[in-house]
Amino acid sequence: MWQLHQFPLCPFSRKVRLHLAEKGVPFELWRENPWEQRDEFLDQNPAARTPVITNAERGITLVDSRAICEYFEETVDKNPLINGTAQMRAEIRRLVALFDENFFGDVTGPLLHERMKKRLVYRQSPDSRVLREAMKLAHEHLYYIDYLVDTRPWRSVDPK
Ligand SMILES: N[C@@H](CCC(=O)N[C@@H](CS)C(=O)NCC(=O)O)C(=O)O
Repeated sequence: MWQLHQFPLCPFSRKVRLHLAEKGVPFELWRENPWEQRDEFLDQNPAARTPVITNAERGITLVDSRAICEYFEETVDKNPLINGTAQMRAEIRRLVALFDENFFGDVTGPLLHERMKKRLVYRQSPDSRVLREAMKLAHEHLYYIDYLVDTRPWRSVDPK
């Protein structure tokens, strides 16, 4: 059985949960607070970041959401998520990178830091300027997502 060591609010952990569900891979959830840097967690990932997925029976430990998703993409045939021509697959990877890097850096990262980590770990109040800036950038990203939804052909795929 796969065990996903993850933090519920971590967007990279969420991406892996969704990917495994789409692929039909059974897994158990293990909650990890990465900032606690537990020794057992550091043994799995010296960078102390969620998510990490392990399979004790097979002696496998995988680290990093993109590496984990691509592993299951390559080893489980059901519901290919990085599919189509090489050009289409490059575009899928670009969009994943956009969310993992730009959206996380501009929006999710600062919101998690200000609203959750500062309160739980540092016992500090959030900085309202950082929150305002993150929300402003969230709107800019949402405009771009609207543009993609309006202009890309996958919009016209009939969901039924
Ligand atoms: N590139 C990594 C990023 C993982 C990451 O940054 N995870 C955050 C939580 S969302 C983390 O564990 N940060 C360490 C900390 O908060 O101490 C991935 O895709 O898995």
